[in-house]
Amino acid sequence: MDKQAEQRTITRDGQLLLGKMAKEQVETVWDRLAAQQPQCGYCEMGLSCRICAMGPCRIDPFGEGPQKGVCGADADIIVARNLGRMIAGGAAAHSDHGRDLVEVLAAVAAGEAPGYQITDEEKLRRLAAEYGLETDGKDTLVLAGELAAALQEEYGTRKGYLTMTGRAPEKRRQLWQAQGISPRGIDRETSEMMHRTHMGVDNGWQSILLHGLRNALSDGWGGSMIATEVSDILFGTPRPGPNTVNIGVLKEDQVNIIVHGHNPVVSEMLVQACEDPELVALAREKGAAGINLAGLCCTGNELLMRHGIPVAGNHLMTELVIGTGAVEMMIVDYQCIMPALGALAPCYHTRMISTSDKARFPGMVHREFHPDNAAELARELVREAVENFANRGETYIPVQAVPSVGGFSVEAILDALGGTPKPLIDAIVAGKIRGAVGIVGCNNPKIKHDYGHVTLTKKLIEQDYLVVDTGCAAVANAKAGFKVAEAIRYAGPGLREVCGSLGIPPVLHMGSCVDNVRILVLAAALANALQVDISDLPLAGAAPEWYSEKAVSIGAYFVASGVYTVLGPLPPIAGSMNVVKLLTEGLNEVVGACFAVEPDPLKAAELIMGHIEGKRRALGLTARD
Ligand code: SF4
Ligand code: MSK
Repeated sequence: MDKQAEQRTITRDGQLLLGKMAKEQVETVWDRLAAQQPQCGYCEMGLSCRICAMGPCRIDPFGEGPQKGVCGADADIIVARNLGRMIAGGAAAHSDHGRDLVEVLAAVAAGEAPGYQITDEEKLRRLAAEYGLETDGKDTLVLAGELAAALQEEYGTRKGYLTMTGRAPEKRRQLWQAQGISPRGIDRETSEMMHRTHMGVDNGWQSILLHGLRNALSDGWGGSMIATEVSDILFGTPRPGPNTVNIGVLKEDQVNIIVHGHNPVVSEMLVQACEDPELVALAREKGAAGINLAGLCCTGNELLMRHGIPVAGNHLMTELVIGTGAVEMMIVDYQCIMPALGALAPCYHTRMISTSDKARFPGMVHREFHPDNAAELARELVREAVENFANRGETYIPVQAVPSVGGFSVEAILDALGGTPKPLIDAIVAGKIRGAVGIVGCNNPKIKHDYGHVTLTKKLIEQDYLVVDTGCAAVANAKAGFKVAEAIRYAGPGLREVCGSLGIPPVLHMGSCVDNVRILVLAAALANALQVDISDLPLAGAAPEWYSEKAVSIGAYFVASGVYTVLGPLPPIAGSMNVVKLLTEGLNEVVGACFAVEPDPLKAAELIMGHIEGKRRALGLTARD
């Protein structure tokens, strides 16, 4: 086995494909990371600023060089501004994704989106009622149009509050109000962050960071929550079902089409097109046994959650999948799609297609999807992928797919519990389940691929902590075999007993990055049932391999919602001890939770278990030392 590949990833498919691509002299994300060494120390510490044209400026961390930028900003201000802008970037990405779904909902209501429909009418009516709309006897499409308009309103500011924050416990909402961090509008908070961090506006590092929490809350209880709820209305609320994961999901004898990105608006149309009997017959005519659709990253998670569509890999597998030589077409929407991907196309026969008006990539052919052309364009693309099967050369699919179960929406979890969170609460009170941990986020080539997710998850379930996961963490844990009912063998005795009796795995796949809001809703349901705040619960979050701005926003809304959150990679804040102290200690006084940073997943597990046992003790429950 290639030693370098073993250092880069714990996954067998990843190691084998890295070895193959190294022999073929095809560059990957790890090679580019190596070529970037040493990376800029100022930037790593958050101490460089290029916000205005008097700069760029940097602060000397050793105190010998400049301690102020040209405008006079010191290390605290520069670090806080940089972090604030990262949160704004992440919140904008999630929230714009949500807006795209609302636009599809509006187009469905107007009869301008052939191929799309209202799949979960019950959820449509429930959400419409939450928004104060009259639902009785109202035509479904009329109600869909009214709801779309009400959701679009959340992005502006006229109302001055976000309706779905009403799902948070009363105590939490009062705390947000008291701290001045209740989100007032989705676009408003992101826009205000960009304003505050312009030169000469907010130069209080604390007030910038507090606004960062408000900005993140506008994502978690706003933009992302809209994305998840509207996706459920349009495409169905997930229910548990079987699927398979890793590179082995590609089929030697079939036309393989990969979808990559985040927004199910495009990938859902491809699900339908791949099942079109005419196109399946065409594939057979061309010598293939059928058409195989598989996902990557979070658009993959969206399809896995709702249809059991297989997932070929997570973030760091996106280049390696093409290296199999078995992918006829990769169709991308947006977010987490490395611009390097298009350059791989000439090395293999894969056709690379971009689809979003806001996301172009070098080396990809742009075929733009809109609600009115999506169904037809999806069929065209599948036809072209089928035609490309004849161009396939040698293939390399070196592993068998791993079985997994996904689809644990909050509704599905409550159903599994008999319609109420009480059995879960009883198991926590009895100490059979010590608490619950949300493990979320990306891969980052600075951390051995999947090592952080899998090691942390394994340690926690062994010790009777229930794990729920999303995003690339969820794919890592599925590949590790933690998501079948038999995986209770990895769990401690209490967790094994509870999951065994419910017939569920000890690690529950709750969806994509935007679906982190399902974790918020579940936490709020538990807190409301116990009449406490979220910060009182024996819960924690972790992002062991995060890389993206979206992950920074997610971490910030977890903490602002009262969930202690442990990050693997250190964000660029080390240049300001004031910022570090506020984020890792001071926030406890503000929102009852804080961040920790611990790249070693075993040590992170210790931190999380210590935190949860402390919360148990405070609730008067049995606690381990
Ligand atoms: Fe330099 Fe200040 Fe401009 Fe930043 S905002 S680049 S610190 S002058
Ligand atoms: S895809 S944001 S690498 S989880 Fe959502 Fe994965 Fe992180 Fe992208």
